[in-house]
Amino acid sequence: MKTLIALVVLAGAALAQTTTTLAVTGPSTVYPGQTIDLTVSLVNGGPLVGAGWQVPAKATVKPVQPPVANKSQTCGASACLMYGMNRLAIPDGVVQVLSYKVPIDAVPGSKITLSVDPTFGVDASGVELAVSNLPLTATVVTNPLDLNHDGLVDTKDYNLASATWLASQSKADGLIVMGIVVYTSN
Ligand SMILES: [Ca+2]
Repeated sequence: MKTLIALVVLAGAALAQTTTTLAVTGPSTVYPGQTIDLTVSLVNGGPLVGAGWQVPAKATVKPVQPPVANKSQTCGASACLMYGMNRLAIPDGVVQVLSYKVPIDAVPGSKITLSVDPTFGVDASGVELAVSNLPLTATVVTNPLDLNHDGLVDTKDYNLASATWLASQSKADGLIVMGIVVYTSN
């Protein structure tokens, strides 16, 4: 009985290693309002020659995409198609880069999960191939520039930083130094 179980486990592991997958990778921590890049990669593409997938809600396809040998990509509002006028397999690797803005009301300490949703895959004979997805899970953290922790990076944070910095300067130095703090939304 133990032998049988071991064989089943091995078969399961072998299957997992060859599953054609569209994997999303990106930063492991994000903060509310942050705009991040999501990289979509094909793993174990095997004989896959064409595929379609839906991008995560609120993600946009970046204008410039990495080249994929022998294939073109076209996207609508929420879905993308990768194809070529040939029977060559899509090489494993990065196939797409998306831009995603973390909701401003994302709660620090919570996690967000982002994945593409494969809708179809075909081999050179037109036979459908199953394509799975591997999501990115990122932990929401407080933006280090959001000094008053209100979820926004704005003049209130600037004023707080300015006041803190000015208060830290010693009058005994007999020198006034003007500092400029520049904030961005990222
Ligand atoms: Ca703030």
